[in-house]
Amino acid sequence: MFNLILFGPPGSGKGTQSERLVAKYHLKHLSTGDLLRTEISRKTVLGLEAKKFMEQGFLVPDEVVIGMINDALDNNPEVAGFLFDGFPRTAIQAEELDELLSRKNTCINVMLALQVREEELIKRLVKRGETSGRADDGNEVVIRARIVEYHLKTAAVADHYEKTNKVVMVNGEGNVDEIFDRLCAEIDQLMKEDKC
Ligand code: B4P
Repeated sequence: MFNLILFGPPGSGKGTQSERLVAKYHLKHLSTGDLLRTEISRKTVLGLEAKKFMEQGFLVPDEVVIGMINDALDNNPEVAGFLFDGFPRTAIQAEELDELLSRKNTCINVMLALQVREEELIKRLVKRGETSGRADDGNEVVIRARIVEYHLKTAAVADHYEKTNKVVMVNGEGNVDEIFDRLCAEIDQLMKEDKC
């Protein structure tokens, strides 16, 4: 299996690049943001709980997203690998993910970390808010709260994978095709090495 984490602050292009990467490398795309938005649209108990956090730009509690990922791993036993988009977002989620994968005799091969300046992130998310209908994109106060959450809780996830030399920084500015090419160059190299 080849398992990768696409990492970066809100608006860094994770969702955008993930769609292209899973098509090229035949990986299973697991976006906790998308899974949570599906729960919200279905008005499930989990969705109603998550909505309260997401609307304010806060992270949803760890146990909620870890449970969703656990189910998704169990439901996809035959895939070539997973692309984790927006997960893990806390050090606890990272530890749990390592544990879940090790029980399946696999691991994270790489974390590709998109680097984008803060003002560019805000510009992208405000622009998406004009058309997406996403409650968390429409308001600059909420966008800034998401970026604060990222620095407070999510940046530590990169430290976790630094310990095992799994982090590769990728410039996330420029046009979507250029960034995709940069990501593919890293993945192609790592797939040759095939190390866990
Ligand atoms: P997500 O759905 O993961 O949303 P996001 O991090 O804000 O970024 P996203 O992936 O959507 O945007 P992208 O960078 O692709 O999370 C939403 C919320 O769910 C979180 O705030 C949290 O509350 C909750 N949540 C999710 N996972 C969780 C977890 N593990 N634990 C706890 N809570 C969790 O793109 C942004 C925009 O930029 C797009 O409009 C795109 O078109 C544009 N763009 C992309 N690349 C560009 C480029 N190169 N140039 C110009 N624009 C570009």
